[in-house]
Amino acid sequence: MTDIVTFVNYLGCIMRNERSTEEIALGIRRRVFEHAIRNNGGYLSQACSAAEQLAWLYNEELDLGAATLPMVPRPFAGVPALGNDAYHTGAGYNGPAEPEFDRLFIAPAHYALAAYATLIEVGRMAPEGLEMFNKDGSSVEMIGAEHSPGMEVHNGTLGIGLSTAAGLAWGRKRRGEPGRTWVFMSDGEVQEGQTWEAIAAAAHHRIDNLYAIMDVNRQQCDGAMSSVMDVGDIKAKIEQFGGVAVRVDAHKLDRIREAVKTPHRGKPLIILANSSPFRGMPSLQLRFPGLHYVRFKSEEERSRMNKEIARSLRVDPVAYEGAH
Ligand SMILES: Cc1ncc(C[n+]2csc(CCOP(=O)(O)OP(=O)(O)O)c2C)c(N)n1
Ligand SMILES: [Mg+2]
Repeated sequence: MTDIVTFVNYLGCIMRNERSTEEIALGIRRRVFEHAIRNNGGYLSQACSAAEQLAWLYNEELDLGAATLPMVPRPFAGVPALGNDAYHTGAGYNGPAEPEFDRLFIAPAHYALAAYATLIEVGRMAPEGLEMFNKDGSSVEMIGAEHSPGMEVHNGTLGIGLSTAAGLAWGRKRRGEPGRTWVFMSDGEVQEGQTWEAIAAAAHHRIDNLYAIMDVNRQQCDGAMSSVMDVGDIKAKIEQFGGVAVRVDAHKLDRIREAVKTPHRGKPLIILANSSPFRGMPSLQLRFPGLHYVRFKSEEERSRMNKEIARSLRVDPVAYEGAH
């Protein structure tokens, strides 16, 4: 069994860069759309805004090594405790924690659905993994936890991801490890003070093996960022706190590819990916800025969105129970 798992994971590893990042991004949107229609709702808009960022990280930028956990995720194995030998985090889906490899933290845990779809698209998790989503006893949590595929810490408490990664990056730098530490984060996290403390600390300690890409979709759970608590010019603020920030169009991969080359000696690099939370699914625009969690208000809306979004994504409408 272990041999089969290793072999399948090896295949997963060599899939990196075999499909274009654009194709993978489309695949992420299609999977998350299908899931949201079947379940009458979900974290759908995060796939619209972040698909290119996640696809780019896994398919191009990160050097991760083959996954070390089975393609079909194991059930939840309990919390870390003395005697619980079955306990493991979900980080193995991002490859082994070896000095030469990069590490990735998915900071906003509600992006889990988009992150799982990415793992499937890049061959690190089987599609069956998504069928276990949010089921009792499953490790494939709706709000990604430390045991969920691709996750290493819980991160449901927004704003802790960058600090966690900064600490790890600092340790790795002191040990002389060549691998980088990356964070995928959301703009809602800049409303948390801890994000700013992390940047200041990283600058003070010259933690320049720390990288982040932030999905700046201008929304959070209660609506538009500007109406909940305006955060002003994120780039200027990051620079004031000692980091290096580059703004890009989140849906133009070449801009992201260029941005990561920005010199940032002695400072963390944060790519601000300006995105649209209805990219690829224009019908969702009607509901902006109430797109944080999309639950269809009626069968009529669900059915209409199913047809309209399917057309935008060039797939057939999802056949779900009770569809008409
Ligand atoms: C420390 C903390 N405070 C508040 C929350 C509640 N919360 C859950 S999601 C969210 C909005 C986050 O914004 P963002 O990630 O930008 O949302 P999106 O763009 O996906 O709508 C908030 C405040 C939380 N999870 N953690
Ligand atoms: Mg946001």
